[in-house]
Amino acid sequence: MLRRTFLMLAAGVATLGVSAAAVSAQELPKLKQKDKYKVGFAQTESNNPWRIAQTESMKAEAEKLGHQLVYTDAAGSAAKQVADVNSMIAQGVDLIFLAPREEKPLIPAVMAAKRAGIPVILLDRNVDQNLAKAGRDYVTFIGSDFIEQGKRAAEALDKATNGNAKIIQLEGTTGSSPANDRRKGFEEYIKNKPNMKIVASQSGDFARDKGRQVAETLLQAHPDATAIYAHNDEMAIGAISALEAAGKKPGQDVTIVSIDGTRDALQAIIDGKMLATVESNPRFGPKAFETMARYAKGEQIEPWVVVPDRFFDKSNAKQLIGEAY
Ligand code: GYE
Repeated sequence: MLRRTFLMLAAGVATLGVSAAAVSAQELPKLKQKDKYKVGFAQTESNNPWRIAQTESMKAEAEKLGHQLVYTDAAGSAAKQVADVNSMIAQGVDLIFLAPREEKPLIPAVMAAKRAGIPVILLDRNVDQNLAKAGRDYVTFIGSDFIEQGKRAAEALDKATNGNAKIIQLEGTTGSSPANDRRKGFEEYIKNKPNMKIVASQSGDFARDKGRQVAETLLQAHPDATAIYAHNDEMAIGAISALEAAGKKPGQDVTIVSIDGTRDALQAIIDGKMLATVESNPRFGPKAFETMARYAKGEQIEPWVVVPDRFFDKSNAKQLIGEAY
């Protein structure tokens, strides 16, 4: 019975003309050891300083090592980012660094690269773990612990307000791993805090002006809000503008915490307008290319290369603003 099934399967494979390569495409594509590579980097958008710092870091490291970088900018569209990856596949790059804008829509791009025999390393954002796995569909995810970032932001707010806060949450891009996890971490922390409540929560798409608009609307609906938790600094800066336009004093009437560590956020901390920001380090270049080299050598790569993050508040913002982006 088993033997018969096997023979039928074998015949099927032969008649379909499925090659050995396609059959072994179940496995992660390998990377040959070479001096110089042609590498893709599929960026999500370039409308904030974090993205620009990340792109600069990738370009600088590629140049330093003499690799050719095929760079694309999806301009905030997951559909364009899928097309960008497909174009890299068509150009025959050796490996693709992908910052998946959202967790689900980029799965087809990861799978297409795998089918084409091109290894993918996810940078800064992850994909849906039920649909794709590190070590099987892509090499690894290099990035921060977003759940931890959310917890640290909540903890800072807890300490500063003695556990009393009516919070407006400005969420990042809907369906992106940092938005999902920064929310999870924050909400988990405040579950045990009876007087810390989220009164409203909406996406500002990680963008400054969207953050400003959403904050304006939510502040009108909840004039008694005492805190704002933004999933990134750009939205926090937008919220500061919204507060000032509404005649409120950011940092006094409303306590603001967020994530990233941009120069503008550190300045807002120095100016007393923002309480703190949890770092999300954008300088991926060295880690990214070092991981690629380790993979080419045949090393077993851990499924998650964790990027460690610092914390900025008034105790260190002045001292560190010089190195901020
Ligand atoms: O916080 C934000 C950016 O994916 C970690 O995306 C990244 C986030 C970062 O647009 O500013």
